[in-house]
Amino acid sequence: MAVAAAELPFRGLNPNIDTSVYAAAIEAGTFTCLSGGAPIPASRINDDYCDCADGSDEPGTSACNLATFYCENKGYNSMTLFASRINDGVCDCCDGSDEFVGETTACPNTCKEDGAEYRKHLRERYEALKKGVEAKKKLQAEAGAIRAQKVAKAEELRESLSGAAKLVEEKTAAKEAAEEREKVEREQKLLEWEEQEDTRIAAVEEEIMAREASDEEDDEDGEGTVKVAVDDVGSSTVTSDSEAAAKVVSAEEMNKPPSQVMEEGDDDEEEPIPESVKLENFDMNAYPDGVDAMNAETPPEATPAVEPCVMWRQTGGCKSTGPREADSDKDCSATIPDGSSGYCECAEGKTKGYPCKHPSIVCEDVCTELIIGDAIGSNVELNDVDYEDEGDDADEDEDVETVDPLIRQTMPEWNSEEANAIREELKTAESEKSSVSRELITAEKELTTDYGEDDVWLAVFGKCAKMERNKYAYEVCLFGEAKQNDGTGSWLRLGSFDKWDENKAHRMHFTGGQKCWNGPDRSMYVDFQCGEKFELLTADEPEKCVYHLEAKLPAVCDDLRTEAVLKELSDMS
Ligand code: MAN
Repeated sequence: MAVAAAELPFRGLNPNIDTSVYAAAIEAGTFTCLSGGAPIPASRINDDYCDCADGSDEPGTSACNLATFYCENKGYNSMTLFASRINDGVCDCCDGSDEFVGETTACPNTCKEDGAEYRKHLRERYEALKKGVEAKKKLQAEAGAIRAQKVAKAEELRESLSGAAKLVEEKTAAKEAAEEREKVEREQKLLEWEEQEDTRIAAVEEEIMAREASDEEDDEDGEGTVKVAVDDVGSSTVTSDSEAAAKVVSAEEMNKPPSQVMEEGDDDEEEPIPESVKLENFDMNAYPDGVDAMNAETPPEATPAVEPCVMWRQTGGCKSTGPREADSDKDCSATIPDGSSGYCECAEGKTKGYPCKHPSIVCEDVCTELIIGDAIGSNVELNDVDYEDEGDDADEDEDVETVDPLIRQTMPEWNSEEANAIREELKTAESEKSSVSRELITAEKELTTDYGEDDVWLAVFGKCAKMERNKYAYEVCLFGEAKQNDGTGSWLRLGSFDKWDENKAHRMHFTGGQKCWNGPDRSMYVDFQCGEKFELLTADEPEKCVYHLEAKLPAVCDDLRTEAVLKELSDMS
């Protein structure tokens, strides 16, 4: 017949094990260790000497290392201790039964109070779990509708995507057609451009030839001299022969520096140039009677032989190299106001270009500077003003640019307005298509994620919770982003939802956060436990920039755990 452990005279016996061997020992007077072996006298049970290797002869003393001591703790929870804790001066059992020798017997029985407190804790825990389970049930009830909504949204996106794809196809076809028309138009424009260039270049050539012919004629008339009018050495401005003082310079001497020209004189040593007509000594005031009187003193052929300026050539786009706008060309004597781009076409194929922003100019003056300046070796700067380049490239120095008018210009890029508009429409349609496509990928990923029993997690999808811990604030959005703020105002990304842990239940991983200085990209994992609502409980940084949070959430509540708590409570009562 089985005898209850409490009825046996052996301290520390666990009533939940088979105690019949101890009851038998009383009757037989011998005890056989639970692990077997030769019987020993029953009096050796709890005699504070270890006889059995399994410690079964000493359940109530600390003699055997392997022995365990059972305390009943009536009114609270029973417990089993390693034998080493018996009579060690520490009250382990609330009923004080583990300390029974000498001074160590002073352990009061606190099981009643301890039990009452623990029961209170259990009741609270049970209530919280029960509420959590109820909240979870609600979530489960909502989840169905949320899934249906997400499925419908994904379907809608699929339809939008196919519409957007169709529109892209249509726009692509329309663009191709428009570009075909544009190509034809462009070819036509190119022909016109080429013709215009032919005409322009022919005109330039004609002018050059005419000038050469006139030069030759002048050479003959002027016995091999080119007449260049100079009214003042400082500014070197050419004027017409009827109104300016003239100085004859032989053609071959045009290339020599003025001093040489004047000091060496003509080849003919017999006719030296008088000091008074040397360029550097020339003085207009010496001719108070005017040009006629002055001309009377100079040889009759002293007319300007070089017409330094050809024309102002207008260009478009505020660039001197822009497309030619021949209709707006201007004569050499016309004042070109600020706002027109183009170039002064001067003799000898020289040009001087201007962007739109420049002071008023007269090509006659500009070319005189250019041609006469060159001829007399002048270093006179044409443009004292810093012209601003209005073009895109601020480094481009158009002020000193020289365009050879004989060079054929390439037609500027030309696109039709119709094709431009359709290209824009296609761009918009393509960007709409990619945005819908991105949305659909996200929606489909959301639908294939594991949301647990009855899709319960779906009901908390996107829900966020915040918490402050130490000097940081944390925010976690379920299936979304996790962030941290150190109080400076800006949030650091700790990662976005990546996956559930493969080994630990209810652990969610967030990865791909902001890079840590001298460390990895920030990441975070959260362990969820049952609670009535979503709230963050703890936050820790176990490794640099790896964060561990604990949170409560109804979604992880479970009936079995709740029932177990209830059972523990009723077992105690
Ligand atoms: C910030 C926070 C900390 C982290 C350091 C690393 O201050 O994200 O959690 O340890 O950066 O430099």
